[in-house]
Amino acid sequence: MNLWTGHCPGGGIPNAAAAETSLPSSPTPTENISMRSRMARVENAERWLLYLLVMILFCRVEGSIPISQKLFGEVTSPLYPKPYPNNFEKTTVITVPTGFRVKLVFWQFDLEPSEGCFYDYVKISADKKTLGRFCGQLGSPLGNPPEAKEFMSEGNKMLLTFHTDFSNEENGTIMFYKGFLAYYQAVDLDECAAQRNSVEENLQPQCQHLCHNYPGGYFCSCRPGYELQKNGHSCQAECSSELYTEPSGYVSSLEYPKPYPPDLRCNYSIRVERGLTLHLKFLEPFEIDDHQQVHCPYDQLQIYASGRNIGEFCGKQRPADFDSSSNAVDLLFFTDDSGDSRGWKLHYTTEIIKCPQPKTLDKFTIIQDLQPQYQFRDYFIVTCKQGYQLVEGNQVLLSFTAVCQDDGTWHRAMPRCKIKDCGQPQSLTNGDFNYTTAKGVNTYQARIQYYCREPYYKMQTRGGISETERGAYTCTAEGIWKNEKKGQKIPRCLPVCGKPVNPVEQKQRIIGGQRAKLGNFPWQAYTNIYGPGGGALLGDRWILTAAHTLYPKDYNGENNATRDVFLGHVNVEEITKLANHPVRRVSIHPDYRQDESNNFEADIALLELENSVTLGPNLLPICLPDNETFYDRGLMGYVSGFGIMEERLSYDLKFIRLPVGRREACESWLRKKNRNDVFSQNMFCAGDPSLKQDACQGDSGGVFAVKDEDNDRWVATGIVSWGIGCGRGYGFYTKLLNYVDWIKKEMGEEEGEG
Ligand SMILES: [Ca+2]
Ligand SMILES: [Ca+2]
Ligand SMILES: [Ca+2]
Repeated sequence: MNLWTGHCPGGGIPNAAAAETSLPSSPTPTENISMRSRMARVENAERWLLYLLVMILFCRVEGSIPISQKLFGEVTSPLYPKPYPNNFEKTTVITVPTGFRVKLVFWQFDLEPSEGCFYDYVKISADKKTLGRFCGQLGSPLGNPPEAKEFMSEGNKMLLTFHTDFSNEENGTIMFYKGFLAYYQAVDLDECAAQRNSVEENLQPQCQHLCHNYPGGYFCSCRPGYELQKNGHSCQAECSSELYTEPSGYVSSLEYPKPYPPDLRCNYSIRVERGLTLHLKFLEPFEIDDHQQVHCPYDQLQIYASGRNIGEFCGKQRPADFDSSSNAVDLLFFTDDSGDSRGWKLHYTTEIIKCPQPKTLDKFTIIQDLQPQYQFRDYFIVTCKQGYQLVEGNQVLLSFTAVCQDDGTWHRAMPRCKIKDCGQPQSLTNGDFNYTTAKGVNTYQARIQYYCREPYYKMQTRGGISETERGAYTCTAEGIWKNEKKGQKIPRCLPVCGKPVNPVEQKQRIIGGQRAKLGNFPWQAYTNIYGPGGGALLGDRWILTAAHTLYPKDYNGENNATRDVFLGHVNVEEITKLANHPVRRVSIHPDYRQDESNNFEADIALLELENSVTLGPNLLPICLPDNETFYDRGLMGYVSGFGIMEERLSYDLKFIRLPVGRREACESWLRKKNRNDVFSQNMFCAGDPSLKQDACQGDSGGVFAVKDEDNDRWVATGIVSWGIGCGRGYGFYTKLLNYVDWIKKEMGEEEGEG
């Protein structure tokens, strides 16, 4: 398109807008005008004026119209390709968008040649520099044609000045020249290259770190650890929140291994998955400003693992490689305003976190299936050797499992195994125990031996087990005392019956009331209910007596008398000083008839004492009969009591020796006396009508005791029940053999054993 033909459209915006035309205010006078034809100059001036008029008419605003910038276009001489006018000068400003350069090439060039292009010329300039002044024809040796040269601007503007003088003639002949046609295009300005090469001042601010060129512009960026500032060019250290989450990588101070910047407040955080542990390895060189005496006063690198301070480092000694046992490591790097140390760099790696090898605290603890190594989520189970138990603090544990946590610690501390303690062995009533093993030690495998207080008690045994076997207990692995046969149940000490320590002297032939010595009749009880009476100790908690001492015949009042029971002495005064044994329960035989005064059937009762008595030489039970031979006629027995032979109460225990009477003799004796008293098969009689001795009322409830020579024991065969007066003829007794089953039932089965 030709700039000079069809230009100045009504819209006022030139379509070859890239070229801005500035008109000279007047033709420029030149020094060599005189050398040219005055005529031609006038003619040219007229043509110029004409042209100017046209320009003014149609393009009055030319040179001040805003011109859009295009990426390419053409520039031609006026009237091209027709000959250009004389006396013409115009400068075209070629502008491309900012960030581009202008590249210009001539395709046609036909100007009047002259020495030094003095007459007509095209001058190219850019960036305040002249790139050349051209005239002549392409391919011609005359003048200074531009040929195929490419003209480049540094900036986005290029100036093309076209100048003609007053004539075109050669040797007097008027010549015509077509002028020129040039194309221009916008080419990218590589600002980065300019920055790289720039030695001279550049208008463009430089990128402080990195420059990136692109067509039409460029941008700056900063190296890691720096932040691009608002001006788009400068970089400032920014390391206050650097985060690393890859499983491995490198972290270093800024500029490493070049000196790090001053005034840093850097925070590098490494965060990897839970259950992983970070290993840190510092590389050479390691160099942080330090001081001979003071620890890291200038610059320092602080390392934290899971918030725990690992240390502060400076100097030239790099920190040793270490396992942080953590998945979170923070590095704080502070620098002051001076120094030129080269900084630091570390390589971090990760591996699954490990827990410390579990260690037992004692030799009784067992870690099951011990592994050579334990890592996150692994666990171990602890048990104890036999006879030991898991203890955590003071707490006994039934089981123990510890799990390796994501921070490389066990979720529970190792327990201890403590020997099982069976505790103090149960005390044995009427017995005790000795330690077979160390005295007072009640732990696993300790052994004890129970025994009963002989001769008054004897250990209850069954099935041929010896007392030693029955009494042997071991502290077991379960922590309890156990007998091999009977388990946890401790033995019983049963009273030994019928074995007085100091039995009555039987050799004496004399039959008559005698004072008893201590221990002759240790079962003897002294009762005071409706008056004084007697009784005998069975076991260690029962008093055998006659029912009528509790429910007297011919008594109409209420049966609520106080029941005093005394034991253990042969003198009333003394025996009553000893403890009164409170009665828990009274058991009268159901066949007893209080209202039948002449019938002493089932005259038998049991008093259960509130507490067991402690047996001793003066206090022992008597045995019960187990066969009829104890009632053989003539068998001698002893009746003891505090009322014998006295109309008033005796103060001492006395006894008489009597033979068992023949039933028929007693019956006939009763008939002779005209008595209608019942003498049943549940009774027997004893005594001798020829002798003036018998039991009296104060002796009621006492027993008829017989020495069982076969078993060397004393047996109660009867209870003093009734008679006629005192000290005359026969006395009548409740036949105990007939009531043994009832007695045993009342006392409870086990009481009778032994
Ligand atoms: Ca000329
Ligand atoms: Ca560019
Ligand atoms: Ca420093």
